[in-house]
Amino acid sequence: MTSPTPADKFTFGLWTIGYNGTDPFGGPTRPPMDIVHVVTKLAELGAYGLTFHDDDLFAFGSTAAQRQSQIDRLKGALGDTGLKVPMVTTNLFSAPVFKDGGFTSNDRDVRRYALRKVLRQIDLGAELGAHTLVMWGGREGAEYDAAKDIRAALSRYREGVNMLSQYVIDKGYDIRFAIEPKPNEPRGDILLPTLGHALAFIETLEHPEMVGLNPEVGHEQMAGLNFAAGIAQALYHGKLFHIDLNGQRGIKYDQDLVFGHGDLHNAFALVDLLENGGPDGTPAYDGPRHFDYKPSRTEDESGVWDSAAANMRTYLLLKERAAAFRADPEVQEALKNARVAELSQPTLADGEGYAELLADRSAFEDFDPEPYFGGRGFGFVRLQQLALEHLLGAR
Ligand code: GLT
Ligand code: MN
Ligand code: MN
Ligand code: MN
Repeated sequence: MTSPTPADKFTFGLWTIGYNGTDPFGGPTRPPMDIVHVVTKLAELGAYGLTFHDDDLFAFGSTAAQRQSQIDRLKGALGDTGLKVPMVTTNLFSAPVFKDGGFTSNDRDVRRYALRKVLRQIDLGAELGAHTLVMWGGREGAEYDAAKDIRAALSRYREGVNMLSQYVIDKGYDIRFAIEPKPNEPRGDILLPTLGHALAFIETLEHPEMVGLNPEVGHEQMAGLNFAAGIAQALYHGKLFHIDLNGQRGIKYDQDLVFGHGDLHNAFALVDLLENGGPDGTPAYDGPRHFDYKPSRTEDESGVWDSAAANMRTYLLLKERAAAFRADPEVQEALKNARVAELSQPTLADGEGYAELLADRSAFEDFDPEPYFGGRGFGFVRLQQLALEHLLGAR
């Protein structure tokens, strides 16, 4: 069960295994990787698919012929291996032209150029069978308050997404958009910094049904937030269109560690939610399990593939541990004692409103809060310890 197969729907960004080790303090430590080699290796490891930015496949500024040659080589490798491209995204952050953003640059010409670049990538995505276009607006933000009119920037963001939605509709493409929040880095402050901000923004769009989220573990954790809880809220709104799995240790720079190599407890809670959080313990999410991590700068090529395999193995191990947790009679009893299922019961009875509640003496006049002092604990700590013991393989 811990050897991945395409049925597990594991996908990787081309920029992840292709990361050459560059950071703000030093240049590359690994040579570039060829697209055909990447596709072949991922298929061998049991992955389902590959995702990419336009600039990952053909360098920014490529001629039409260079671009086409890379697309053809990718298509050939996909045909040979059966690997899929379920998601594509557009690089609106690496080239110097995007130093003040793409959709929300103060410079209008840049904004028009950015939208054209996305339209072109949407066409390519549709051609390759992608159903999701991720929008990570890493450069959409500012360092200095007076330099950016935030309300105007959000209006331009909305204008851009509205136009792109209309394009997808008019072309008849089966594509939805997924906004990826991040609080900071590379900008001092990024627009739509958390999934909550993005959810509110989506409701201002012309076609909110076409736009959801691509939350990343580390990005929410960089803001000190509970990722599994955020994913639960995204599911509540029907907005978990895609997901970026990785690891992060606390509030610091974006680490993009292997999934599980950060907050392991939260990774366990997340896998349990994704795999067992639907009605009657079914999966709550059926999209790609997409890894957006960076093989550490210290690794050679074998370290790259070891780390790619580690993401998938960790996910499957957590899935196994979560299943054992759910199946344990002691856990079932602890869940019952914690009254977890009782929260699904509506607070008011059928047809009840405030009048009936006011008339119900048992709800207030005759309700005895006394037993809650000292005598009626929820046992949440015991439940958490059972989770930890399953996580450690001690049960
Ligand atoms: C970039 C970023 C990721 C995003 C990618 C999608 S690009 O590497 O750090 O979190 O998911 O644009
Ligand atoms: Mn319309
Ligand atoms: Mn990241
Ligand atoms: Mn990401």
